[in-house]
Amino acid sequence: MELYHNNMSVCAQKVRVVLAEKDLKPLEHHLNLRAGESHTPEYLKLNPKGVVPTLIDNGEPIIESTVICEYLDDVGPGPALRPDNPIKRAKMRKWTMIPDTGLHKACAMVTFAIAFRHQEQSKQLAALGPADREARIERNRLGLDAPGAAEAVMHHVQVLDDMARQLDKTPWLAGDQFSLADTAVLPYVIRLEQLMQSWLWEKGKRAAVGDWLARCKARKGFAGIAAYIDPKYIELMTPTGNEARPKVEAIVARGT
Ligand SMILES: N[C@@H](CCC(=O)N[C@@H](CS)C(=O)NCC(=O)O)C(=O)O
Repeated sequence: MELYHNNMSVCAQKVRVVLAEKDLKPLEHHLNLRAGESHTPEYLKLNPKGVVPTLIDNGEPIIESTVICEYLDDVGPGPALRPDNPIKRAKMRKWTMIPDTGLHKACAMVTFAIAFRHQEQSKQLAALGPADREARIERNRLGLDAPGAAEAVMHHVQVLDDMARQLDKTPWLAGDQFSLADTAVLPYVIRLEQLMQSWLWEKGKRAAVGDWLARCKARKGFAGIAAYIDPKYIELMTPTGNEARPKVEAIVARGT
């Protein structure tokens, strides 16, 4: 197996957590996204969307992190990361689709609006269509005041609220078993933590999310995130995240 990925990419983290849970060690190709390495003609042949991750197994490229995770659970050794009962599996998929139906986009908005707005490189912007490029330029100029930024913060809050409601009842998101439901959203909660927004679950009604996060961190799969942390990103996310906190608090208090 080969994995094209990036150390801090949330979608790549999701796949690496599953790989680590299953003790799978593919040959790794690290792509520098800011240098446009996911948009080279060679890489676009593997992943026409120009994004990471891509898994290659038996010469077959597999794209989309949610699909890759299910594939790894199909072919990989170790305990199943999907419940065997169809109802529980359906419940699991309710969570695995969350990043693909809005959370991932919201995460990109919040991450760049807080921390990376001055870092996005022209090669990444050049790969976009005109409307998307304009939106990114506005996001980089205005940060959390950019159109859509408050909605992106609230998208995270709604996911955290849904998680807390579930985790008040069961230890894991799909029930009593750790599953792809947990691996799907874990990188997004970690990103909020790296952006210094863990206050969102450290007090009051979302405390169950903090307990779940501690359980996730204690699992071997967490190495798929922890072993790849780039200290330079943390150095940037910590002060910009602290600085952004009052604005995030105001957005959450307003509810939009
Ligand atoms: N739906 C895709 C999203 C992949 C994605 O957006 N990856 C980001 C990093 S998290 C990326 O490669 N961005 C590179 C770019 O846009 O230039 C998946 O889940 O695999």
